[in-house]
Amino acid sequence: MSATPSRPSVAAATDERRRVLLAAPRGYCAGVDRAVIAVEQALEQYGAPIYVRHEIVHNKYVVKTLEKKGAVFVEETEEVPEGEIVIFSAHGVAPQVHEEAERGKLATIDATCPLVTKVHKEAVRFAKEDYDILLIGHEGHEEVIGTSGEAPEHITLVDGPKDVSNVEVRDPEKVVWLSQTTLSVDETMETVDALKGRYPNLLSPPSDDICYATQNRQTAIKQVAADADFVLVVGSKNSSNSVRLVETAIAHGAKDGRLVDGADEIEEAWLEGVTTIGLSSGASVPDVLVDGVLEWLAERGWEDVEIVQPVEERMQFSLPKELRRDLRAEAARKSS
Ligand code: 0CH
Ligand code: SF4
Repeated sequence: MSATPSRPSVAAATDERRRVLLAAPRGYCAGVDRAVIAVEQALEQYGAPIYVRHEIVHNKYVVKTLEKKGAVFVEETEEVPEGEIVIFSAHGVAPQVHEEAERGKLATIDATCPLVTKVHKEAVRFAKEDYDILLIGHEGHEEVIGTSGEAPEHITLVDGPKDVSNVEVRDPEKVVWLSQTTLSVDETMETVDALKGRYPNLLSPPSDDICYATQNRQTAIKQVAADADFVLVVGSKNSSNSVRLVETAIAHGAKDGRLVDGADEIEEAWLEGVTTIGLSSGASVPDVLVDGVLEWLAERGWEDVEIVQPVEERMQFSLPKELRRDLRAEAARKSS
């Protein structure tokens, strides 16, 4: 009896034209690098457990890896036992969270990205000047909750162009827009245009709130997408900037695309008939996960990898000040 030949899998096929366009910059931004190192260093300096309020960054692999080292992730400050250390995530927290931590006699390490803190400061300043602040961002996202907490009576959330018609302000002459740092640049501009249609004197933030890393990853994926049959973005489903990369790729020419946490989530059926694959990763994604995807693809004939890098990136942030202080003191003690 002869076996029925099964449909050849993408693994069996070979195609000399198969190639991967690897977007750069991709992966960790300076704020994520700082936040993840802060948890690692805190574990070394003070020992486990170290409590972290909210996922330090929105990536399953990062969270699991830090859990194995002794980090304990909680959603609310009240879950942390009195006197323990708690780290605030890169997405930032509202001032009330700092107050809760003080009441619980917790030692805090604030790993909020300095570029998120910049938006918080803008919100405080415009609220003091009695502006109505239209905060463009995704409802329920941790960063938006933190920023809104700086001036709840002055801030109205605008979740994309569809929300613009519902906005109400006290004085149309005294309105400013701010935004979440990890949004789609194009969609945000659409929202701003629609807001300007209603409020011609709408003030813009003093500098871009969508951060350099979000913008650079979108610029790179746009270039890749123009030549890709299919785009893979490595990132977790709750990572706003990673989700935006898939949307941006599809809006800029990729025929299709998917967000995956790693190589084990890729389905061979997606790649039937595909020659050029675009690949990128969100700002919260470690390189090891992209390496795993590259290996998976190489085993199936996509060995040829071309880097597409329209922008250079060289940003670095120093560790949170509380941690730097204790690391310095420890170093001084050791050397004396
Ligand atoms: O993209 P989001 O904001 O969901 O967050 P992430 O995936 O943890 O990436 C890091 C950004 C942190 C705050 O800007
Ligand atoms: Fe900071 Fe931008 Fe990274 Fe967010 S995505 S942590 S704002 S550098």
